[in-house]
Amino acid sequence: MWWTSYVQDRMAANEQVNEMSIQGLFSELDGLEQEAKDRASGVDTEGELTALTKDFLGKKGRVQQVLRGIGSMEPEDRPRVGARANEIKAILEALFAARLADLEQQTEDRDLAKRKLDLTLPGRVPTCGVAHPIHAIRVEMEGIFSRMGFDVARGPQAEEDFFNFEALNFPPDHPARDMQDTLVIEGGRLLRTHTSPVQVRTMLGYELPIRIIAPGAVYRRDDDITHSPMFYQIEGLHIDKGVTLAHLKGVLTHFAQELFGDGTGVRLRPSFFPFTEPSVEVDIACIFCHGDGCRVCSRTGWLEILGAGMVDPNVLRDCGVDPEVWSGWAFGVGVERVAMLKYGIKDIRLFYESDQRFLSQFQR
Ligand code: FA5
Repeated sequence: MWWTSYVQDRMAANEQVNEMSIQGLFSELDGLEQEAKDRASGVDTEGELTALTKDFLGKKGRVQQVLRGIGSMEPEDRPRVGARANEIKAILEALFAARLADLEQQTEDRDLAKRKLDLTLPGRVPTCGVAHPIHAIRVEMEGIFSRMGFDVARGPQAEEDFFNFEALNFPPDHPARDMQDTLVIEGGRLLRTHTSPVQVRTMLGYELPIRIIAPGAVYRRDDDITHSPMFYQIEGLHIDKGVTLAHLKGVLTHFAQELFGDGTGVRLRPSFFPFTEPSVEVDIACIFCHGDGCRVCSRTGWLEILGAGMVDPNVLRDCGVDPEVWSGWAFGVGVERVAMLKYGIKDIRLFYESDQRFLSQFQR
């Protein structure tokens, strides 16, 4: 029939039109590829390349604009055009990435060319950290006591008035508190002025007998060549049945001789602390003049290293320890003071100025 051939002719004509517009899109995409290649080879900076990439591959870029035409095509033609468009996208992405790598390489080459490399210069030796002298000597002191069977106990640096003063027999407003003029912080705590509060915490918290040392930082309103506002102490506490001052002297003599050498003499002098009775200051024979008298020991032949004494029966009782059954001693030694003697350092502030010329001398 006549209309059958008419329809067939119309369909053929339509297909021809479709095919022509598809070919048109393809050649447009080919044109884009060529243009992108030409322009990419002409850019000189990474900034220009970024702009070019956006121009071609951005959301509103040229490739995307071409793809908008796909919507009006016959559904069976779309996959062919879509595949070609993706192909072009991948080609352009690879092209821009390669150009970026080129530009980066050029920048690096330019930088290197500017640098003058002198292969005869000596290499840089990496500097290696060393243990801080106060840390090193603290570890050494802890080692001596732990070999004598002392455990290590710890307490907070922000301490309660009760543990720092009251439980140690310093009543409120007692003048003995003034010697340690305390830094009080918000919340009713204070920066502990000595490590002695750990005595109280240990007696309240642990079973008897007790043999501990308690190392740590303490704070006072002090500042001169032999006194630092922050310094380290090591507290010692020994509570058992039949413990006497003779045991204290034996332990401290062993400690002094391990640290300062065989034969170092130790003497106890009467003193006062509110929480020990009797109280003593402990001196070692001057390690510079060996007792003959020199400027360091003010011609006395002795150097003071720590305070100590028998734990006051009141303190024992307040901590739930029966003084009729148990006795004990305690001591508190200044770590910086020991380090100053051992290394012959005259100014305590050198430890805390972070001067590498000073600190690097302690390399082991
Ligand atoms: C006390 O602190 C007592 N708690 C020690 C004690 C413990 C006595 C147990 C009895 C029983 P003293 O204030 O003397 O005592 O300090 C002890 C040591 O800390 C001193 O011998 C000294 O070596 C060191 N020392 C004190 N103040 C400073 C400071 N500002 N800077 C550096 N070291 C210090």
